[in-house]
Amino acid sequence: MSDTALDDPAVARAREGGEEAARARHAELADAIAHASRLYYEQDAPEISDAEWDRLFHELVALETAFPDLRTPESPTQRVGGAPSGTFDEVRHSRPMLSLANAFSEDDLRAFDARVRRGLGLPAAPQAADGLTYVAELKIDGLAVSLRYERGRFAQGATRGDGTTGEDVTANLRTIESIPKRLSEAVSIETRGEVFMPKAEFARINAEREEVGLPTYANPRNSGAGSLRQIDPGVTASRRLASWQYQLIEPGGTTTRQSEALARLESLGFPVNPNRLAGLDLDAVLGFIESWRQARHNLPYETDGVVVKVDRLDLQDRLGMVARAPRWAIAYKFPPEQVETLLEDIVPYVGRTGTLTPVAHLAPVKVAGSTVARATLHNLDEVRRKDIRIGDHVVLQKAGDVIPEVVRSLPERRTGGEREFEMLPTCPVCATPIVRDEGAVRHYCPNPACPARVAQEFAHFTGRGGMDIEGAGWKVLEQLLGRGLVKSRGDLFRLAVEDLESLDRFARRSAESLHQAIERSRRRPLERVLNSLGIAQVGWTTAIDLARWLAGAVPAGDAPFLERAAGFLRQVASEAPDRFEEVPGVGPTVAASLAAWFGADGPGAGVLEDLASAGVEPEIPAPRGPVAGGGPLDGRTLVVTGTLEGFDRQGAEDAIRMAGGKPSGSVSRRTDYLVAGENAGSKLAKAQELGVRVIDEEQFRRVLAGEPID
Ligand code: 3BD
Repeated sequence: MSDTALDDPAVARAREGGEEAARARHAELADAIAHASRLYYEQDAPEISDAEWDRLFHELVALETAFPDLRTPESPTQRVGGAPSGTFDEVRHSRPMLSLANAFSEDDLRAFDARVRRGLGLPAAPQAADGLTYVAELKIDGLAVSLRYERGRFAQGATRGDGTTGEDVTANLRTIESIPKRLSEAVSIETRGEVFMPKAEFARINAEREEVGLPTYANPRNSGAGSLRQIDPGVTASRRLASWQYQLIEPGGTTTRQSEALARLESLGFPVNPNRLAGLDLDAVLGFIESWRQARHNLPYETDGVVVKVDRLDLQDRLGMVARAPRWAIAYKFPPEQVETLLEDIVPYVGRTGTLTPVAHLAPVKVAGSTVARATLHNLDEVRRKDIRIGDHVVLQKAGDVIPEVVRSLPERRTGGEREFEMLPTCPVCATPIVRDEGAVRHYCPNPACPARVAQEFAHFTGRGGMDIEGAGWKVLEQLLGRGLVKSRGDLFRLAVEDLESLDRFARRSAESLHQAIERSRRRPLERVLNSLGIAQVGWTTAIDLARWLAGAVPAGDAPFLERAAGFLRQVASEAPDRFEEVPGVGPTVAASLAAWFGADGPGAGVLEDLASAGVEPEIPAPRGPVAGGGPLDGRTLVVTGTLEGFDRQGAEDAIRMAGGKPSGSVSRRTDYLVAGENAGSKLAKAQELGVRVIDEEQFRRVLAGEPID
C-alpha cells in the first residue's frame, strides 16, 4: 500500500481523469473506507473482504499521489492500522508499548536462545552459574492495553494503538470487573496487559446474535477488541470481558525479575495468568510449550502461544532492543490444527437484510475439539480468491480455534468433476434478481418482501433478543406467513387459538400454550420492542437508551403510550431527525438510521402503530433522573469528554440527568455545555468551532449544584 509510486499505473489513471473527477472519486472512496472500517472495528462485522478493502485503499493512495491536495488529515490514509480512529481521545504512552518477535518452531526458539547467550557473552551451552533463566507465560490472544494508577487509584487506560499513541478507553475499562479500581497499596504505577473475551462469553454473545439474526463475531479476539472500542461503555459492560496483566512499570520499585514483577502485580490486586513458569532453561521452555499444545483447548480462554522472557531485568537491560522489539523476549505461536475434508456443496443463504452468504457444506470432520459440517465462505470474492470449487478437497481450521474456516482448496486432488460456484442470478426464495452494488462485495436480494427476509425479520422480532415468544420459532413463523395468517408483526397478536391449531403438528394444547406465550409478550419492556424491530445500527444499548429517552420525550396524552410514541417518532424522523442525537450515545450515523427507519417511507412506517392497535402495551422505563423539571440543569444539554477525576462517564451522565439536564454523546449547536476533562480531543475542538460553552470539572460541579460559574 505504502509503495504506491508515481509511476504506478493507478496513479497515471488517476491523473488522466483530471482533478475534479479525482476529488469526487476520493470522497466516494473515503466514505466507503470509513464505513467499512467502522463496521470492522466498531461493530466487528466486516462487510467487505480484506482484499476489497486493500483495493479501495490502494486507489485512494493513488489519487492522493496524483493530487497531493487530497491528502487531508481526515483522509483514511492518514489514520490506518492501529492508529487512533478519532472516536476516542488520544493517549501518548509514557513509554512505547513494544512489539514481540515471533517464533514458529523449536529451531526459532533455539536460535533465540543462542542470540540471547551471545548477546550476554555466555557460552552456547547452559551452565548452572549463568544466571540466565527464562519465564514462560501462556500468551493470551486479546487486545493489549496500558493502565495507569495514581496513588493506588485507576486513573487512565489506553489501547496499545501504534505503540506510541493509543486511545483513551478509560470509561470502557472501568466496566471490566477484574481490572482493579483501587490497589492494595497507594502506589503510582503503570501496567501493561491484555483484555480478552473468555470463550464462554464469546459463545453466549454469538448465540444471542444468531438467535436474533445478527451477524456473528468471527472470533473472541475480534469481538473482545470490538467490545473494548465501543463508544458506549454500556456495551462494553454488557460483554463480560476479562483481563490479565503481565508487565509492571514502577518508578523506584525494587523488583529485579519478571517473575517477581508478576507476583507483585498479583499482590497489588491485578489478575495475572497463573499458567506461567519461571527458572527455566531452553529445554524446560520447550517442555512447557509441549505441555500446553493440546491442553490449551480446554482452557476457558483463547491462547495462541507462549511468551518467553529473560527473567532477570538487569540482563534484559543489557540485551536491549531491535526495531522496537526487545531482544530478551519472543512469542512462540501454536499452529492451528488443520484437517482435510470434502466440500460437498456451496449453498447461498438469504439473511435478514437480504445478504446472500455462500456457505460450504462439508463432509463432517473433527477439528480442535468439535465436529464441523458447515463453514461460511463470506462472499463470492472470497470463494474466487481462494479458488474453492464444489467437490474440492479443502483444508479446514478453526480461526482463533473457534470459527471453522476453509483455509484453501487442494487443487492437486481434483479429479475434473469439480464445479465453479456461481452466485445465483435470482433469489433462491423469491426469484427476485440478485443485486450487487458498485464497489461492494455483498450480493443481496433487494426485495424487502422476500419470504426469507421477512421470516428472518419475524424470527428476530419473536426471538430472545426481542419479544421473546417461546414457541414462535422459525418453522412456526414460516407456516404462519406462508398461509397468510400473519402479514404484519401486529397480526401475531391477533391470532386466535383456532388459527394456531390449524398449523402442522399443532394440537389444542400446543396452540393454547403458544397463544399464552404471545399474550404474555404483550407487556414486554419498551427496549425489547425497540430491539426487536431490526433497525440497522440499533442494538441493545441503543434500544435501552432510546426507550428511556422516549419515556421522557413523548408528549403526554390519552392514547396508549405506544401509539403516542409512534406518532412522535414519525414526526421527529421527518421534521427534526437530529433530535435523535439527544439520545445518549447516539451520533449522526445512528440518528440517520433511526430517521430512515421511522420516516414516512421507511421500513418502520406504521409498525409501532400496528403493534399498538393489536394491543401491545410495553412497560415503559422510568426516564433517567427526575421526570418533572425544575433541576438546576433543566432543559440543558451537556456533553462530557475526556477524563474527569471524580466521575466516570456513566456517573457524569447520571449526575446531569439528576440535575434535570440531558447528557448527549455528540456536540452540536444545541449543546449548552461541553464538560472537558483531561485529554479532551475532537469534541473540544468541535465545541470551540461552534462556539459552545466549554467548562471544566470544577465548573461542572458548580452547575450541577445550581451555582453560578462566572
Ligand atoms: C500476552 C507485545 C513485552 C513486555 C514487550 C515483552 C506485542 C501485544 O499474553 N510481553 C505477554 C503477552 C504479550 C508480553 C511483552 N507478555 N509484550 C506481551 C507483549 N504475556 N499476550 N505484547 N503486542 C503485547 C502487540 N499487540 C498488538 C499489536 C502488536 N503487538
